[in-house]
Amino acid sequence: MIKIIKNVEVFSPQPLGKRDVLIAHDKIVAIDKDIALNGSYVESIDGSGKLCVPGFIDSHVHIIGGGGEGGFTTRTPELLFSDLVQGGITTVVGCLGTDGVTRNLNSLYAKAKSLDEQGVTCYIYSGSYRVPIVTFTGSLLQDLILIDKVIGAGEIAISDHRSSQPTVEELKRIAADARVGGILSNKAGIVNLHVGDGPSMLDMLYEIIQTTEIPTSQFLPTHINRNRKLLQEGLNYVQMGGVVDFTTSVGSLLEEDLQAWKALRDYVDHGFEDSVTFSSDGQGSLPRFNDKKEFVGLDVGRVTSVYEQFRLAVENGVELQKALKAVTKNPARVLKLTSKGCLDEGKDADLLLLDKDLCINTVIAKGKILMKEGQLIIKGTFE
Ligand code: FWO
Ligand code: ZN
Repeated sequence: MIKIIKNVEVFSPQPLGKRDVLIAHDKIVAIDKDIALNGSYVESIDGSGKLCVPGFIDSHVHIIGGGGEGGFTTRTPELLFSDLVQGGITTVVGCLGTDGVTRNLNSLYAKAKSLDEQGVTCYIYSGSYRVPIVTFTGSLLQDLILIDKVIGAGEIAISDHRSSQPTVEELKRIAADARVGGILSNKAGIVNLHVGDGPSMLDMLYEIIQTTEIPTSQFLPTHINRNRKLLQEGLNYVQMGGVVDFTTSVGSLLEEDLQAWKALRDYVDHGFEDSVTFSSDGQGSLPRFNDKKEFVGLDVGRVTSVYEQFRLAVENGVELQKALKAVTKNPARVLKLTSKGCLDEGKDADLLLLDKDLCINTVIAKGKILMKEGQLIIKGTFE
């Protein structure tokens, strides 16, 4: 119940230097020099030669599977808990995608509960690609206010041949309900927008922001690194104060040079290190369509890609604490997960120990060790 990580280099994401980290139950109690505490009830972990960073947050995972764009045989499998641990992800948000008919919110909820019970923190979005959105209660407002795990709506598709072709009015109402539901339940009420390959890109989002009082902070547009034009357009959006999300699962759909780490480096070089988040699209399909919009194949997203792209960013010149923000502090702020995303007294004890070469050595979630010395300690029920 009481753990102390000794003599570890802490990045909260900000660099705090060599510190001891004291954990009691599921909270960080203190981060300080030379914390003297011993006794049989204290588990001491040697942090020397290692970095201690916040556990990663993945805001977009098809935890019960997704896909289907090539018919029933292309439905993708549900998430394995052990994949989250391997990728250092301690907080995850589950969503539905293209198929909101055979995938439903009740299953999404049950999977989120199972991931919680296995040791990580899992939230969900009401909705799927389509408008009108699927909800638990018939109302997004009520879902947000009455169902603790619901923190917003998503992934709602715009600018995509697979969307429901929503009107701006429909999207305004969803954003308004998400906002008021979030205010009344003290949650983000975030609207996770799936931005497709279509030429209208962020037009609908700009129109909502320009014609209502709803702020950019209500939205998290994702897949912004899916093509060069959209990546460029995203720079305009962050200049308005918005936050954009880059998909880290590369698959063969994304051109190689649009990997999330390159997009991050570009935005950081423009000074927007606080306006970018990474998410994996884990277990989602990464379908490929030809120019006649015919399905030609698909890959499956992987949650471990968040860590891989974070590491590539650092290896290619992005400062560690800036790359960390994209996978910890920024998503925590956008999703209003106030107990997550940074290492500080009173925060949830979600933290990773990385070797000097940034390999994940230890994963601790809600104070429980899930991986130690690179070995899974806690496995999922069936893995
Ligand atoms: C992206 C999830 C896409 C599902 O555009 O949106 O299809 O329902 O499982 N995936 N449709 C992948 C690109 C960003 C690479 C989804 C998928
Ligand atoms: Zn999507």
